[in-house]
Amino acid sequence: MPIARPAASIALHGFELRVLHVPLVSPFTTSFGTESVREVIVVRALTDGDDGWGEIVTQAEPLYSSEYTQGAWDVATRFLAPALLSRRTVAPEEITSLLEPFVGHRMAKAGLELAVLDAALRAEARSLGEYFGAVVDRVPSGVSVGIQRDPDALVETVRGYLDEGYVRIKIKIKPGRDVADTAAVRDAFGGIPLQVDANSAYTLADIDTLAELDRFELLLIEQPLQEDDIVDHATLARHLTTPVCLDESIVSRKAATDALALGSASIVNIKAGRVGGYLEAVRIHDLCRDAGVPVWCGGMLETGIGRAANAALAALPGFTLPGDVSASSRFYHRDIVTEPAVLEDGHVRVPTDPGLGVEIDHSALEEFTVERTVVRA
Ligand code: NPG
Repeated sequence: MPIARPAASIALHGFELRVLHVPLVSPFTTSFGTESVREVIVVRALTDGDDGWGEIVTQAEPLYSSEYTQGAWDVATRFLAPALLSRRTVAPEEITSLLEPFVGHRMAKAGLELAVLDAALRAEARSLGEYFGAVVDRVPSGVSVGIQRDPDALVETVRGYLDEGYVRIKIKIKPGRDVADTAAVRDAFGGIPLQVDANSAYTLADIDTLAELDRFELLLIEQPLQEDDIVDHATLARHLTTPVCLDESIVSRKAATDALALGSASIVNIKAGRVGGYLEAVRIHDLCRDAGVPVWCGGMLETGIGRAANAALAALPGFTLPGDVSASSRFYHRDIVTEPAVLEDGHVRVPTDPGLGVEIDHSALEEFTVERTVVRA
């Protein structure tokens, strides 16, 4: 279902970029490290009309992917923003091809695209959900639970999220913190919708350990092997009854096509940042829907900007599994939008106001800004 009605071009005057340090409510631990502050880049597209907002979801260090904040800042300010500003007007649908000459740097591209998309849709008084083709007005909310001190602590943390109403639990695993952690959650909570995420922490040598997880009847195992282990993932998938889902490996529609052709995954996590933008994310959704492959919306600890966009994306019909689209309070005491996403009966609302459908809390934005620049046309 491609975008039914493209957005019109807008005149861009510049881009403001800010690095923010937003404190997390509690440290978030994955197989690659622990974060207590979310470092993120907020992008503001300066236009004749309403400005547009986007977010570059890189982390401070290149541990999840090769991208990281200062690298994204450099490429966005020196190459990507100037390329877009060299045009008198830009339409959101042109951005992928305008930025294509610059290899990689997908999260940086996605942040700029979202800012332009927001501005263009605000100018037309259309919401992002309507533009994408949303078919629901709220999306089921899953929560991603970091690695805890021990399995008992994990059970208590999961209990808190279930009490809040989250409809699906994802736990992070790594070698040595996999079977016992998963068993503890299964034993405590029975048949809840449960999945695990390894963030590339295993190799094919771990196949027996990973096969032990089959008895827990998980929804899926996410990214057990390295980003470029497409063939090994296919081998692993043949040995497991747990469905293999890819995250880090799916960097584009092309990568998704190849992974499905090889049998490397039977479920796909879609993150706009990882694939270079929301429009590429919609293209991957369309591909998977046509192939009958379920998708779900991943998260990158987004602020209220990316969180609103993720809710709109997750409202497309192929998103048949609950995503990591949780309430803002899962990560933040204070968000940078005036009405942060809340959990209502296990769901998050798809915003309906123009563009992203959220407004920036400028005092919060100032409070968290540690670096700021403006790139002008
Ligand atoms: O709900 O936003 C969220 C977090 C979901 O676990 C989550 N994200 O590997 O999917 C991941 C992980 C992540 C977060 C990866 C930040 C990289 C950076």
